[in-house]
Amino acid sequence: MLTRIDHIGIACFDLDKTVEFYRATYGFEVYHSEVNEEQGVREAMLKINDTGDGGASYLQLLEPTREDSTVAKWLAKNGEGVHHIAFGTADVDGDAADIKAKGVRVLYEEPRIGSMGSRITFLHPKDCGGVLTELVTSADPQAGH
Ligand code: MC0
Repeated sequence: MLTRIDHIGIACFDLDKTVEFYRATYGFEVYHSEVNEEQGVREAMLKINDTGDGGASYLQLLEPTREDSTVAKWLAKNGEGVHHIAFGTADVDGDAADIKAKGVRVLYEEPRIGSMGSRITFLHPKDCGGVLTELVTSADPQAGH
């Protein structure tokens, strides 16, 4: 069961500059940052609020680390902006299987590692009304993603 908006992924050319925009404009601070080599991104998670399921909701700012990454490709075509939305679940495997059975393409055979050690998969945007959609199970739901 999907129980929260885990994060909204925002693609940017310059992560430090974008972090500063969110800090100066809204007062959001970086909760966590990391490089995910497999996904080809450097990212900052800005925690917006805790949620009723023991998790949290974040803005995820994404800067590509290499030209052939999905985010670099998307930025070249669209410029900066909202890249994907992510729903939180306690059971990414089960929810991905249920959604696949409804005819939506699930992009990974097995969930991969996302930010803060979470397990993630993606649904094809062409099957989701043009919205790249991610499913996330936190590494430690009690700790909030
Ligand atoms: C591509 N398309 C999108 C899109 N990316 N539509 C909406 N939102 C997006 N973000 C559309 C294109 O415009 C194109 O439509 C069609 O999908 C095929 O795209 P493409 O440019 O030809 O690229 P593909 O097919 O090589 O790859 C698209 C695909 C890929 C969604 C399969 O981006 C992917 O595997 N994404 C999942 C991984 C990912 O995005 N990782 C970065 C975040 P037209 O109409 O032109 O045919 S990593 C992350 O978020 C982690 C760290 C975390 O949360 O923890």
